[in-house]
Amino acid sequence: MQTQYTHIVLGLGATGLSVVRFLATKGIKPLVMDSRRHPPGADTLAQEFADIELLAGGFDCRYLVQASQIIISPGVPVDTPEVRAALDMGIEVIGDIELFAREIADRKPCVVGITGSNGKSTVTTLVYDMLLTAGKSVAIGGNIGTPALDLLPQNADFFVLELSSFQLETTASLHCIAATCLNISEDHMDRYSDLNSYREAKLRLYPQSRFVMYNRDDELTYPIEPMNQNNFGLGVPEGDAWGLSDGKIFHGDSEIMNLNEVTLIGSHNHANLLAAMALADACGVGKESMIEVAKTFAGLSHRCELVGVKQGVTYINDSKATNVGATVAALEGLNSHLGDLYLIAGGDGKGSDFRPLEEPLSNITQLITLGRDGRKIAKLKSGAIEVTSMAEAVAKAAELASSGDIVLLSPACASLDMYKNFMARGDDFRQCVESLADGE
Ligand code: UMA
Ligand code: ADP
Repeated sequence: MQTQYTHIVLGLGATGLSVVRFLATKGIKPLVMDSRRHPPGADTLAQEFADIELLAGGFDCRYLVQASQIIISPGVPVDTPEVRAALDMGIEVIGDIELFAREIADRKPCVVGITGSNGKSTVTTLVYDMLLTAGKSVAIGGNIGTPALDLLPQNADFFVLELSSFQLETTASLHCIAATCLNISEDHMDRYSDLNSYREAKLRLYPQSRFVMYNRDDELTYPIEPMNQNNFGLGVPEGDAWGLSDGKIFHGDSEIMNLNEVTLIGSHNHANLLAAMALADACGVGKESMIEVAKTFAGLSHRCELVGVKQGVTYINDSKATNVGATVAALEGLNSHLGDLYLIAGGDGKGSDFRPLEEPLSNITQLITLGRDGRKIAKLKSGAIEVTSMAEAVAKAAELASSGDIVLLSPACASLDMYKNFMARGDDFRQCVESLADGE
């Protein structure tokens, strides 16, 4: 006779493992399923929980329809037919963030929630650093790396969580002390029918949050219903909002600091800093701690990161630009640079519309494309060169560029058609750059 399981964990990556660990603390033994034949967490599961059953290579409906709760990983679409069938039968399907939210429901709000199409990891890290500098006990996780449930044992006063649209789709009761949706531009269009349904998933973060910070330069981030809200943006702030005036950061009328003391480069990063300050302020962080972080934080790896100067040519790794909006921001951010700009782009486009790249591409000197959807991008600029590897792309750029120019890797695409992840792609770029001759 088939064993009955009350709890089923769908997906055995980082999230699935964290859910199994969490359920074990409650004395619950779930069944784990993964559609992959060799899920990445299989070895760890066997080591940590020899008695937990794993079904790999597909989702078995017979078990799903008998469960009382299915905990789904963000990489598994809720629209998967087997999951839909369970939902249609009234079985609860939730994500790891919902489990986390329920676990901390009795505490006063202690989560800072950060979503948006771009800038999440940068803002999440900035807020974390500001809270730490202010002497708070704080944990960081979610989409940025450590699954939220794995943070619980840290018993921190604050949890700073980066949240993806996939995670928010299956979350209903997360009460944040402060939350933001930084911006909305096309991403993951292979999982959403249109931009609006992607936006709706992101804005699910707002309604239960004590303070909501929206981006006044991006209407798609505005709350649909009025709530306890404030905003940040690059222009002069009105009322109590956060913004810029005369090259300085302001919170309402109060001057925070001069922009020329900020280490991060590019106007998109100035918006990120404003958002982080607004969120930290809502958690009671004083202006001194914010200023200290703003002066020292130079940005995360693979996000507009300087990886070398060879023969006077500057090489910048923006491999984390996995969607069109991020590449547009990088090109606009470097627009004021005096030399020529060479862009290496392409990869897995995730069903995106590349047309927003057309205008910023008109300002660059040469486009070099690679990867599965490289050709689609190449069509947006005459004279684009198509190559088949990163080594070829870097060699071509080095051959054409001269001293004072910039070569930027900012793919506007995911990396999974050629690499394990965006880090591996950025590392490959860096190695190709390092192997170029130094010259004089
Ligand atoms: N998959 C299957 N079958 C399964 C389960 C997963 O094919 O049964 C595939 C998915 O389609 C996906 C991959 O496996 O391509 C990983 O999915 P997962 O749900 O197992 O991922 P985890 O290892 O649990 O990692 C997830 C986040 N991954 C995704 O949302 C795809 C990680 O974000 C996050 O750091 C981690 O949880 C901890 O919270 C990564 C990511 O790429 C960085 N996120 C997307 C993004 O930022 O654009 C949303
Ligand atoms: P996320 O976690 O949302 O992917 P990251 O901070 O890792 O965000 O940055 C991802 C990419 O987006 C990088 O290429 C970075 O240069 C770009 N980026 C960062 N902040 C912004 C922003 N506010 N608007 C547009 N692009 C941004």
